[in-house]
Amino acid sequence: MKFVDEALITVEAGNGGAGCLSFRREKYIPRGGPDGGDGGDGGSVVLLADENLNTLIDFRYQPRYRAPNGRPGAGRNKTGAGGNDLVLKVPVGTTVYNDETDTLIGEVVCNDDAITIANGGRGGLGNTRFKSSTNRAPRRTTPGSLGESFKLRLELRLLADVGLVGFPNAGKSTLISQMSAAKPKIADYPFTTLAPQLGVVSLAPHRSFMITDIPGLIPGAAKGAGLGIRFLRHLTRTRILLHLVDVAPIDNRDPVDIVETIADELEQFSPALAARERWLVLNKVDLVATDQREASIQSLKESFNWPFPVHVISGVTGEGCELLAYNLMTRLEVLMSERREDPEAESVERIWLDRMAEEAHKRIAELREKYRVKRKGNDLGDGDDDDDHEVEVILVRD
Ligand SMILES: Nc1nc2c(ncn2[C@@H]2O[C@H](COP(=O)(O)OP(=O)(O)OP(=O)(O)O)[C@@H](O)[C@H]2O)c(=O)[nH]1
Ligand SMILES: [Mg+2]
Repeated sequence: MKFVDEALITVEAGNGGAGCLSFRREKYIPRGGPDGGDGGDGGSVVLLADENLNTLIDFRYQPRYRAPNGRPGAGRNKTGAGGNDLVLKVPVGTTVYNDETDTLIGEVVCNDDAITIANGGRGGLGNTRFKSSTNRAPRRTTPGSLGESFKLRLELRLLADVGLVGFPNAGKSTLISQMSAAKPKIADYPFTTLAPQLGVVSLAPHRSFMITDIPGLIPGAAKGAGLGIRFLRHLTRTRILLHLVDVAPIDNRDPVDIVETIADELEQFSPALAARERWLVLNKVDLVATDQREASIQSLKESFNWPFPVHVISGVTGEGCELLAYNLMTRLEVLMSERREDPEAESVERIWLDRMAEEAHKRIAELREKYRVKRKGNDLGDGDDDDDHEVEVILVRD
């Protein structure tokens, strides 16, 4: 299955059925009067969040949707049947934009959230409606109104509490597999992870959080290098970021330098995302000789002078991972209860989320445009976005 987090679709709601022109005709009842019923309303197109879905792939294969029309009214004051709503199931975290005006229509954030994205036309009026004291035999009816139709862009942002960022090979997938039941592909070459992965970290019953791993970032990612920054979108719904760094990289690069590079890329992508709570995780500590460990970690910590918590772990041996999970859970619980109890905290968080979403949307739209122009220049116009990956996004719930 392909992981697809963007899709362009066309939706057309059903038209309203026409009102009916009819007069009552019965034996022994001369001039029975008007009895034309109203037309039925056209079906609307509705998006419904389904937690079992995690890709927009189906919308790539079938990009057009049309809800049925309302039926016309009939004699004997019969109202036409309404067209059923067409329900499109989408993953939780899907945002809808009007592609022509680039305006946000809405998003579904919880399972079973629904939004109407195109309203069905109203049924027309039958001639019975126009009966009055001065016109007992009206011949007037109205046609049904047209259903709305739009070209829409669906964008999926995975919902997770914690998001991982770091260079390729930093050990992000190893950590997610250590902390959760997810089993992403791990290998000693860069760009092993080609699409976001989700895992559930479960500490105790009712104490769990969701963590997401996205493909590694490299210098120039903001300009499209490597797999680029498009997957950063999936971090804009997270509450805490974990910035993972290999403390003993094989090329002997300075970890401080590596971390700054990624911070720059984040900043270019979305200043709001870069300013979020981001914990530093010094990984692969097992590779540092035991007798040097304390001193070298201490000096690293000092050179980072990090404003948020710093953790020292080994994703392979599991050292420090339990404490990290526990501290993350505790912090998330504090943040959640703040949001619940303090309306001010809730609205501040909403502002952050909106800012990140807007900045991410803008940056990805710019990149998309850049690729489009480039593709045109290369005359490779195959009509498809080059953001498909033959990989599966896996959500493991224990
Ligand atoms: N010794 C040691 N090796 C580690 C540790 N964590 C990860 N590795 C190794 O580092 C390599 C890369 O690990 P991954 O988890 O695939 O790294 P990633 O950050 O997901 O990499 P990409 O998906 O390419 O971005 C693998 O060979 C891992 O076995 C660790 O704590 N200690
Ligand atoms: Mg990986």
